[in-house]
Amino acid sequence: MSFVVGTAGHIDHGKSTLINALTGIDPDRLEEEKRRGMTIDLGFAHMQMPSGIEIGIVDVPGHARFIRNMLAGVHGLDAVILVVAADEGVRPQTREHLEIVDLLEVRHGVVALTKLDLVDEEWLEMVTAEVKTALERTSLAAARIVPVSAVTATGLNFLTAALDDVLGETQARADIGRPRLPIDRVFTMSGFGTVVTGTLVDGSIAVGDELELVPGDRIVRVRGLQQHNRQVEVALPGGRVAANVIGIDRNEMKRGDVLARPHTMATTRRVDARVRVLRDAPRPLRHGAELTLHSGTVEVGCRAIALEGDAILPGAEGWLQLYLDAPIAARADDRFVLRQPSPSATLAGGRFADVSPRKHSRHDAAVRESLERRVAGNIAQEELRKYAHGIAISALMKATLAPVTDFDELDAKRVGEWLWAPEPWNALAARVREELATYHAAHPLRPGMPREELRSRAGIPPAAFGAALTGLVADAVIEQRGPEIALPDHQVAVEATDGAGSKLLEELGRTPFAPPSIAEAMQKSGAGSEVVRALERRGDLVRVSDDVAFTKSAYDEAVALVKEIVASSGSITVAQLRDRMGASRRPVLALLEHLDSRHVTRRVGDARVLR
Ligand SMILES: Nc1nc2c(ncn2[C@@H]2O[C@H](COP(=O)(O)OP(=O)(O)O)[C@@H](O)[C@H]2O)c(=O)[nH]1
Ligand SMILES: [Mg+2]
Repeated sequence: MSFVVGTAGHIDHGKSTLINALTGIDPDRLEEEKRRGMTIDLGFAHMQMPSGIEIGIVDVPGHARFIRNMLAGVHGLDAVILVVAADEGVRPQTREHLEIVDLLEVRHGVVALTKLDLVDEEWLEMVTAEVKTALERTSLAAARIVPVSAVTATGLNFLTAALDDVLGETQARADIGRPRLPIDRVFTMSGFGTVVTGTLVDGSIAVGDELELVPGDRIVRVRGLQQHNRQVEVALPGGRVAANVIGIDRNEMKRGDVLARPHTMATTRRVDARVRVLRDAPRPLRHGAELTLHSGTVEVGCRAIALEGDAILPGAEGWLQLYLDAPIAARADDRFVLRQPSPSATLAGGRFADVSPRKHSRHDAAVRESLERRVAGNIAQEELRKYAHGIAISALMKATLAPVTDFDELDAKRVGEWLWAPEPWNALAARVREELATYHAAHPLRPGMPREELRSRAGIPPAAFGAALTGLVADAVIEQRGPEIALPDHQVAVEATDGAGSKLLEELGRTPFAPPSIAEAMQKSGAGSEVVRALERRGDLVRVSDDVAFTKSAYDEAVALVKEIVASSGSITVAQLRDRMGASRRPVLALLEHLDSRHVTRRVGDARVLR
């Protein structure tokens, strides 16, 4: 089992010296650090605890100017060693680091009261009391305080034992199968190529794995892995990892980027977040404030949009939307810290609730309620609510980074691969009903509305249209009538033609077997082509060619006659039928050709037989 432990505390209080004394590794690795005797960037060491637990150690700079480096180092810590020099006691970065540890919810740790060799009993008691007070109401309130001296090695065994105890009570890092390595260092190693380091969380990675660089949308492959200076085939979460990656140049990656299992992290420039403002914050967190966001190993400028009220007061909590100056890799539930750039101070921290939110109108209670439900675990349901036009399951999976099984329980209208939240689905059905009602009223003779017209009028995205229609038919909201769509109770209303329809039928029926041409009948009756189509659809007339139509009864009789003649004489000719119908050649020929095309009859020479 392995854990990652970080240092915290004011500059010069002996953090790096302590780590060196504990591990034999000098965490100040930079030339400049050695020269100035000061930690500037993150340093790394590792050791085995008496219990056998392996720990990776991240040593952070204490100087206020390098707080951003410290913030990159605290991501993924299982425990902290808060270092306070016994001779100086609690100083500004003691408090600030403690606040950060608290905001990031690191709950395990010990306090090393260093430079024991420089103070007497009485002073030590005083400083111990001061440290206890500082720890109150923080996530480290229960941390043991162990006096040590790195110079004389006094107390180092007790410190190690205390840390071992704490780690014994610490849960191993969860492996949720979605490994990610927020990068804290990138360098090239001769013979290896590009190496990145970081604290691995949420899953393991193995040599040969493909990982996605987020942001960046690039795929890299893991060629080699090291943990605590040893080659490993698989790196487990909760450990420091150095990964040798191929498929990318050193200068294409930087601290703050994340290597993750492909498609498990969002690239975002906007997040909704629950924040808590520090009790000792120098000012309220105001709407519109320009701040710096730290999450994982990334640092990015941002603007805060208060979703309730105009400010969140020190000690209070609230909802914010953050507009980021640059895209970052994020996942819901990730922790973060907000600082004001100048004068530099830590202000607040919290967790992301939604990493791909819409822009919100401020002071909207529904937005906050949705976020509350989201953080309570209903992520997919709340995500679905955002899509007024429905969403494909694959897109919802991508948006929520959730596995497919999570969608079975959703309160949703599901048609094939499409999902609608109940509200958008009902709204869609209402819109379609309304559009169809309007259309039917304007076009009583038409059987329905052309599909594409309905789609564009009801504002349904083309990709969702097929599923939407299927769903609406299933819900009996609409009916599909050939290529057209209608409300189920819509009837073509020939009566609505002011009698033109019946006049036309009258014209045709006057000499049923020798009807006038359609054009002539239309002209005499005043019926338009729409009326003709409506009568045809209703079955009141049968159109056998472009200009010949029979009334339904005449047509039925004529067909019966054809069958009768063929039955008695084996076949039928145009002349035979013309004689029996007492009609001219034109309608008779049209009728027979029509019957051919309907496969009722078949031509054999000059005659026709039944099929
Ligand atoms: N006397 C004494 N000096 C110490 C002890 N620990 C560290 N120092 C000194 O304190 C100074 C700052 O130590 P350093 O580890 O760089 O502090 P950091 O900034 O917290 O990492 C150095 O000069 C150390 O030699 C200690 O236990 N006793
Ligand atoms: Mg140091």
